[in-house]
Amino acid sequence: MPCFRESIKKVSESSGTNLVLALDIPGRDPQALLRRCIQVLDDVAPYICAVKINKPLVLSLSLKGGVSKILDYAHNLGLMTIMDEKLNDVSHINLDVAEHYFEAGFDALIANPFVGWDGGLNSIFSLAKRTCKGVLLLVYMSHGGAAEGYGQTVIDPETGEAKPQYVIFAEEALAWNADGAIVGATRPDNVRAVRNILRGRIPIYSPGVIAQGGDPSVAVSAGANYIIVGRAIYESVSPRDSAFSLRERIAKISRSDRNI
Ligand code: BMP
Repeated sequence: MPCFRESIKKVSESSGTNLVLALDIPGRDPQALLRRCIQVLDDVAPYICAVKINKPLVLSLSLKGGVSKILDYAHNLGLMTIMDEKLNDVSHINLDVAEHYFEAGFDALIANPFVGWDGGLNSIFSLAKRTCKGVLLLVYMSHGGAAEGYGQTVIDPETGEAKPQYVIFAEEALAWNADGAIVGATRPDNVRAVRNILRGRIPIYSPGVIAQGGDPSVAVSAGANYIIVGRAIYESVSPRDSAFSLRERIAKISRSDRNI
């Protein structure tokens, strides 16, 4: 059975789209919210390869309630599912949290490498490898303040060399065999730098397009393999039309890249 990294690649190739929908629709009425989520999913399913769920939706719908229904619905549409937990605790807590999400049906989750390997993320990487799930690492976040952490220059604990923090995270993504590296589409130069470190061995996921100012075409040209997009789709008058045109815009770039 192919594991997360291969499965999402297959779905993306067969449906001709690398869009990951960030299903961050806000709402306090669980039934109305669930209906809206399913409606948006239905509308945009042909134009996305995966759906990413964030903590507000889990808090609003509950993991075993509405979120499980969305996961089943997405899987029945042939889509992959990612939990955006940005996991960031000590090992046994990370493990417990990851088990909850994987048991609920998520195919992958997002973790924060700031917490480190030993006594940090080691537990979830071994769980994911055992159970064929995915772990995506934040390598350089999309918002301005990310420069304060991901962009700072630090001394590499392995080599004693001064390096940008995100470069160390990209190298760790390789060393830990992560299933994806997240780099903001708002930072195409950093996407390019990470691509040069990963060299196609680990895919790059780029959030931060349109609503945060990133250009999906520029991010793809710089090396992003998947584009994560939320508000530009679910807040638009027609989520279906917006997803379709985003997919077309990106496909053109992917095609012209292949022609180079
Ligand atoms: P939007 O396209 O509406 O800006 O949403 C972006 C999504 O990607 C949100 O779910 C956010 O939590 C997530 N995200 C991000 O914006 N930047 C990052 O660096 C990492 C993320 O996971």
